[in-house]
Parts: sequence; C-alpha cells; structure tokens
Amino acid sequence: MDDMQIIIDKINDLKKKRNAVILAHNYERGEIQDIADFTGDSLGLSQQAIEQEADVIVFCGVHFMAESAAILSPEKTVLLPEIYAGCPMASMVTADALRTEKKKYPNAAVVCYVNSTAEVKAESDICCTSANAVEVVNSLEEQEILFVPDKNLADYVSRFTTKTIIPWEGYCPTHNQILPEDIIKAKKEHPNAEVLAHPECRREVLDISDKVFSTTGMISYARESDSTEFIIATENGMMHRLRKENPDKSFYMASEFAVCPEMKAINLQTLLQSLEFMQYKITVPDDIQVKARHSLERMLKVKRSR
Ligand code: CIZ
Ligand code: SF4
Repeated sequence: MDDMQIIIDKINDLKKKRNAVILAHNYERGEIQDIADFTGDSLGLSQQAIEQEADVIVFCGVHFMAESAAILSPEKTVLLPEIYAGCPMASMVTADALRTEKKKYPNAAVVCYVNSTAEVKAESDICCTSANAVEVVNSLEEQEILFVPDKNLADYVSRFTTKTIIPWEGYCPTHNQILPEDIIKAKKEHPNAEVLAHPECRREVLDISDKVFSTTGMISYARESDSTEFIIATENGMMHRLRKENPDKSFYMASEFAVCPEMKAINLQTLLQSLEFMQYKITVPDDIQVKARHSLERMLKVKRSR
C-alpha cells in the first residue's frame, strides 16, 4: 500500500470514529475534493453542514466558509484543517470601516458577499453569494445598496438592477488578475470553446465571455450544454471537478495564474491532523453570531439562481 493510501485510510477511519463529515469547496485540491463527502460552493456546503447529523464538520475551504458553517450550525464542532487559510478579499473590509461607511449612506441597505468575516456579516442587512447576488439585491426595499467587499461582483449586479449600487473597493486577487488578453488568447487557441466566467472577474473579462456563473452554475451548465469545449475563467480547483464529471468534454484554464494559494493550503496530511487532534475549532462570539446568522438566514430565504 502506498503512503497516500495509508493516509486516506486513516482519514476515513478517524472520520467514522469522530462521526465527522468532510466538506470541500470546489476550489480545493483534487485529492481533498475526492476524499470529501460533499463538494460544492460555500453556500451549498453550509447548507450541508446544517443538514448532516454528524457531530463534527471538517470544512476544507477558507476561514470565512468554516465560520459560516459554525454560525449556521452552532451545536456542531466545525474544524478548519489549516488555520492560516484565509480569503484576501474578505480581509479587505473590516467591521469598523464598514460602520464608518454606513454613516455616509444612512438610507442604504448593506449587502455583504459571503466572502467576508463574521463581524462584517453582523454589520450587514443580508448576505449574498455569487449564485444569488442579483436576486438578493432585487429582493430588498431600499433603493441604495452598499455592496461589500467585491467591487467586481457589485458591478456585475449593477447591470441587473435599477437600484444604486455603492461598491466597496475590494476584489479577489485570483480572479481580478485574469485579463481580457487571456480570454482572447484562449479563444484563438480553442475557437469552438464556450467561455464561462465567474462574476468576481473584471467587467472587461465578463464582456467577452459567453456566460457568467458561480461555481455551481458552471458545473450544471457544463453538464447540460451541448458544447464539448469550455474555457474556464475562475480558480483552477474547478478544473478537477469539471473534468471528473465530464470525461468526454475538454476544459481549458483562461489563465494559468488563476490559482488561489489559500484554497490550496489544505492537503491530505493536514486533513488527517485535523481529525486526529480536532484542530482548528472555529467559533464565533455569541453577539456576533446572532447578528451574522440573521444576515445569512435572511439570504437563505431568497431563492438561488445558479
Ligand atoms: O461562494 C463560493 O463558494 C465562491 C467563493 C465561489 C462560487 O462561485 O461558488
Ligand atoms: Fe478569496 Fe479569491 Fe481565494 Fe476565493 S479565490 S478564497 S475569493 S482570494
């Protein structure tokens, strides 16, 4: 038996012993996605965390995702196998800075992308994900929307609403560095491919893409579409799942640099250690938890598109 298989067997044994469920985000390493009980986007995985009867949720993703699971399932132990796995975009807005900005727009509703800290969620009226951002914004009564922290998602939403969107100056470094030139080059190399882009990409990229989807939207679209070739403008962890689920179709990265180091921080070894030592427990202080849960639960009542 090779070393890798030994680790995999140990993880599966410990998982049973701890009555744990392993959740992996679509951007995680292939081997982590393969060993997980469920793969998906942060919203889908948080909903799995609520539904599962397990005592322990091992969340293979970044900090804000494990935090959301802990907020929505406070009775379960939520573990993040690598405590330093954070989201640079989530760090671009703090609760203090948001409080200051809110004073400038007293009539605005605050919509916060789930890629944000629990403190920021607690300061917001409602959360959204890339799968439901337009629906969430349009579900609100307010005409002015302070949208944090992703300026690119804010800009995308502004095209599907009559509301005034006030964007925060945050962005995802991984998606933001995908450039129109990358798409043009990829299209030249693969003229029959459809371009699927994530709304965290800049407008100039979305403008020359065929479709804009969240990761879950891309997965269902790639399955349903008659096309057999796709150029994918999002984090490269998606290639694993797309290729695995569609062995007869071809997927090309729009940019070879679209790799988020934070989403690659967890490996089989750290996952094993997480189950062995029950680390790292993610908890949210009660007062923040209650307010952040309100923003998340309010979002869950709005139907998701893709
Ligand atoms: O919401 C998520 O999980 C992220 C970060 C991306 C997506 O489109 O699924
Ligand atoms: Fe954050 Fe972007 Fe990495 Fe996702 S891909 S965790 S948004 S930095």
